[in-house]
Amino acid sequence: AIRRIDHVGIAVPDLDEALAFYRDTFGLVAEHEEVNEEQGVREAMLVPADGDPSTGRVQLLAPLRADSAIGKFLDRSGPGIQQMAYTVDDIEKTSEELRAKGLRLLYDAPRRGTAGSRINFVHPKDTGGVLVELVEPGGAH
Ligand code: CMX
Repeated sequence: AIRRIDHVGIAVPDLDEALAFYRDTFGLVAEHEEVNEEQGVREAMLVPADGDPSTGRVQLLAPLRADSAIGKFLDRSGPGIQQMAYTVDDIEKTSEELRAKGLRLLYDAPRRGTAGSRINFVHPKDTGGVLVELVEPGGAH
């Protein structure tokens, strides 16, 4: 089952520039940063510097390569919201439930996401135009 909003993912051309913008404009700061080669991204998870860290977070996603998911998204749509991610407690179970409802999951089995999480995605054409990410948090969360 879906538990809460995990994060909203935003595609940006340059992670360092975006980090400075979010810090100076909104007071959102990175609680975690990593490179995910398989996904072709450099990413940062932002939380309010002085706020409630349990609220849904903002994930900045910058492409490592032009032919990555984020590289293609920037090409087609420009910078902006790329995904809506929900926290689930059992990603295999939730994926099966969504498949049974006729939705296409992008991966047969979960892959590695940020901070040791396990992730899968629902195709945006099956969700009214929103790329939905399912996130089963890892131990680091
Ligand atoms: N949100 C909404 N719609 C999207 C979309 C997005 N992020 N990305 C693509 N689409 C739409 C396209 O506009 C296109 O629509 P039309 O046919 O009406 O033009 C349609 O989906 C299919 O487009 P496509 O050319 O097949 O798109 P891509 O080759 O770019 O693949 C997708 C799209 C979702 C399969 C791909 O982006 C993907 O595999 N995403 C999952 C992985 C990912 O996003 N990784 C980065 C984040 C990593 C992380 O969160 O850790």
